Amino acid sequence: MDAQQLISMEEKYGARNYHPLDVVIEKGKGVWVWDVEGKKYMDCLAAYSAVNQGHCHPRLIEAMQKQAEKLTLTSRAFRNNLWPLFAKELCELLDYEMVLPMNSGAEAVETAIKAARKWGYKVKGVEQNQAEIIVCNGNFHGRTTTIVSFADDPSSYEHYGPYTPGFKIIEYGDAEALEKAIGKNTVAFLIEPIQGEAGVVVPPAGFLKKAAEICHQNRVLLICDEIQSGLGRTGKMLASEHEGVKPDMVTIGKALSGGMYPVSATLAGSDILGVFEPGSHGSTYGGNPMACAVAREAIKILVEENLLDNAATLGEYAFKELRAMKSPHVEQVRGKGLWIGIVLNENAGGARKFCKALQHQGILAKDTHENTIRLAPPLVINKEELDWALERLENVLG
Ligand code: IF1
Repeated sequence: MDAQQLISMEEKYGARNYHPLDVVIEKGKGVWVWDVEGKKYMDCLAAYSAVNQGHCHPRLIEAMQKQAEKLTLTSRAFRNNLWPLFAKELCELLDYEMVLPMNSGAEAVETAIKAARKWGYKVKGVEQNQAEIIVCNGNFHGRTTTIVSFADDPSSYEHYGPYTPGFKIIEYGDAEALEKAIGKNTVAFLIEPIQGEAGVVVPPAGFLKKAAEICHQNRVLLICDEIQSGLGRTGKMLASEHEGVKPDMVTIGKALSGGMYPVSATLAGSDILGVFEPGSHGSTYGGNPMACAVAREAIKILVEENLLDNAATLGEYAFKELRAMKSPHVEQVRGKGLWIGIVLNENAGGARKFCKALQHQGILAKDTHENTIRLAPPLVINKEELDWALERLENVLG
């Protein structure tokens, strides 16, 4: 079937909860994808940073194939031989005492919310059902009804009420606002170290460190959602490392499996994740052998292929080149590592128009919030491939 036939079929039978570019991809390898007509594109979204290791990484394919022939799912009613190993490796990698395995990013965030609330009641002594969690404007933490209850983008929350109470929104980057918002019932501050959906928004230098101090002084848990910013995207294993901050609790996902399988996790000290008793939280697929096999290999690839350094080095180069373009359409180039937000001027005509033009140049990128083009290629990109992309970006932006 050709692209148009497939698009019509999708429009007919598929719920229209997305408005994708009209490119129908059927093959991927490294930073490249091919559509059904054989056209080649560079994937500069990497499935929102889930494919940091590159499409169809051979080591991930092998890990998945081998495990698929052995054991894929037992449920946690029984134990399996891979979860203990993965748990240990993940805790050592990120320097936490405990980890709770889930599948989607939203489930890891929900786990963090439940852990913070339960810690609030059982450890901090907050009055039952009064726990408050502070979040930031422009946040994106997933799409469950509780998570969208504290979103401030109407397209995320409208028509989904009644909303879960117990959340307060402050200005992203405003440490003073955080201090003022904390009350006796505050159990946590949930934040993206760099905001993804908001358009790769980096907070003022020192903000996260100041926020961590304020949280510590007020016995409020700092929860960093690193589901998109983590696992090498910004040139560090976790984006919070750029600020020398070690969150009390962290959520990871997406590239945790290199795009092969939904794997997410919530990590914290045993004083926090220790609040969960048997039967108080869980998931059919959480911590399953297939997830563990793939995620263990995905992490090894990040480390052994030096993808963090690659993201830092080539990211710096990309920022320098993009800023040197002096494009009449570009107001600002922001981000960290290989995570770039190109903010267009109001009169540039909107980011989607530029993403369509990039598509015709062979680059797949995603717009966000009208005027921002997001660039997040797989971290396996090399300099030649990056130069290839920069040349085409100059054609469109120049
Ligand atoms: C969509 C956005 C990005 C996330 C952070 C948790 C989650 C995400 C920081 C939830 C997921 C995805 C979801 C996807 C598009 C994409 C997205 F545009 F929605 F906001 F990346 F910016 N925390 N982000 O970025 O993880 O449950 O999806 O596994 O829903 O459209 P998930």
